[in-house]
Amino acid sequence: MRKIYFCGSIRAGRQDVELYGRIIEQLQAYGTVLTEHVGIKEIEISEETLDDKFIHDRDVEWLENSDAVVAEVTQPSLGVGYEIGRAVAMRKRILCLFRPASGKKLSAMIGGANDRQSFIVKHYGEPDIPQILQEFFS
Ligand code: 6K6
Repeated sequence: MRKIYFCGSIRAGRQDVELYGRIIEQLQAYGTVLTEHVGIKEIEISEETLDDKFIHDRDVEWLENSDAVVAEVTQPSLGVGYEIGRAVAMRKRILCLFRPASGKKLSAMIGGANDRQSFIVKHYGEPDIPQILQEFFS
């Protein structure tokens, strides 16, 4: 079974958490999502008690063990940017999803990393997700 590492903003702002949940649900058709908590609103209280070093070391280990990384990058997050950079260094396949309808501008360090092969950046609206995931995982 393929292992998928999903990235989405946590401390940088949880306004898209429900969307993350819906993306994760679709990703589960393609493999095991190691980071399901990113898309669960209610989990935050218990996660708050975890120590930062524990979170970081556990997440980097999951990232190392993953076969593919999918990041929702519309809400800019230092943690997500860090995970993407580490994933590039680990030569993982990476899909970054950005919603232009948000009115935000994507960082050039993500948009400019698009090589259409191992690092893919998609500007999308929610109805496009099934096709984008199908292409990425085929
Ligand atoms: C949860 C709620 C408040 O604080 C937390 C800490 N818990 C975390 N648990 C697991 N992964 C985390 C946590 N905080 C950050 N991450 C990782 O960084 C996730 O994999 C996200 O993709 C990313 C979010 O980074 P920030 O900078 O937006 O928090």
